[in-house]
Amino acid sequence: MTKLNQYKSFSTMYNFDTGELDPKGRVITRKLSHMSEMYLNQEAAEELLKEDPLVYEVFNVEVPETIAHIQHCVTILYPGKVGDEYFMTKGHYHEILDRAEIYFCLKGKGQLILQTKEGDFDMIEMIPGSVAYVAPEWAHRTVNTGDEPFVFFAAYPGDAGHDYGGIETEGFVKLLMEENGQSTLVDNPRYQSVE
Ligand code: M6P
Ligand code: ZN
Repeated sequence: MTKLNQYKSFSTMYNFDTGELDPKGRVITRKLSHMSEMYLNQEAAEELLKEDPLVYEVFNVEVPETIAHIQHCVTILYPGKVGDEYFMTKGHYHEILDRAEIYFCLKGKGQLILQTKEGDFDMIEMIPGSVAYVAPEWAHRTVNTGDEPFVFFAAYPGDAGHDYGGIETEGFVKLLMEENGQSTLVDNPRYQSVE
């Protein structure tokens, strides 16, 4: 007699026009008010908070948070700036630090900002078709440097979790700003090593 497997396979539909998943799954909606203190120019953030724009949405396919599974989701990061700093995701380490992740850019353009707790820094350009590998132990944040929504698919081990810890208060080592129409990395004056 065949034994029934405890797991079930399934698919989700990505909508190439809207960038959304169907079904939408667990949706995370991040408006500026959820992260305004993360931007360098606090005066500009205060001003923009009157409108409280939507910065990004994440459509998470719901699978158990165990190592047997693979979490996967689509993020739509809208275009915009707070002062000269581009709209970005909060960014995180994985709660289980040595868990990797894959990002696949579907639409728009941006940068994937990476850093380690030791202070290493890296940046990977994302355009439609880019498949980026976030190695274990690297914090990751995306930044929309274009003028249309930047959409990417992500997949990572089921038990990874999100650790926003020091990133929420100090941010990343460097910030991506627009200077004379060019995206430019600048040192983040608020950053101190979390070691
Ligand atoms: C990607 C993945 C998700 C993450 C999302 C938003 O889709 O890495 O796990 O939640 O980006 O990023 P953050 O959680 O840093 O706001
Ligand atoms: Zn992650």
